[in-house]
Amino acid sequence: MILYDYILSPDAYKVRLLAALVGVKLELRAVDVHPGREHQSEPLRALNPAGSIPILIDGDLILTESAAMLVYLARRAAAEWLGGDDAVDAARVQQWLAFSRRLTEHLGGARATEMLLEPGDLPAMQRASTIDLRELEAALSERRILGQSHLAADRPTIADIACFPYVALAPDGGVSLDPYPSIRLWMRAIRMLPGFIEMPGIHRLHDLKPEPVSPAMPETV
Ligand SMILES: N[C@@H](CCC(=O)N[C@@H](CS)C(=O)NCC(=O)O)C(=O)O
Repeated sequence: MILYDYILSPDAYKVRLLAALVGVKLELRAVDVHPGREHQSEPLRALNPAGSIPILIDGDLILTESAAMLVYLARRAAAEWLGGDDAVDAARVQQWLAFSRRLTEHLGGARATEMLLEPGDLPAMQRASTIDLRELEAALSERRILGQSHLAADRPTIADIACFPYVALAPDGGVSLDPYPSIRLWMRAIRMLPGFIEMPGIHRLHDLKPEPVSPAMPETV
């Protein structure tokens, strides 16, 4: 499988991360997104008219949406990452995959404006990001009360992988994660997964300061 990749792209990292977690070997083709804007070039637009990366190619199959790539990798290599078979788990995974697009728009937009100096209404994107993070925090703290560490099932799924990168990189867009303890604990749980890989700005667990443990919570990671 070939992945058109950019080291600083959270959407490309989702795909690299899941591939590493499920043991799929990807052939990476580095795209000079910044400053080269190679993703807008003729050859890459022929593969993806939307002019975005990542792009995943497997034989005749061309995928241009990271959520679809996560589904494909999971179904090919480790179907348990798709969540349970029942209607609730399946719908929950889809709910969070759709939610992850809001993270791309809001947290990703804030990060691109702040870090790459792209045009955009930074305060509006930061406000929208805060609404997203509050929703995620509420969902994760509800899950923790039920004794669950992950978003959509009793194990990590592609829903966690789809949401993790932009959340972890929120500070790049000037959005603090300090107010969200359940989000921080969830991010630690993802970093503890065997095979976890990093990207610039997303470090391994041992690089992080210990998380304060709340005595009210039954278990922490
Ligand atoms: N819906 C796409 C969005 C991908 C996306 O927004 N990629 C960014 C890089 S992370 C990009 O290529 N942006 C186009 C640009 O910067 O011009 C997906 O989830 O794969």
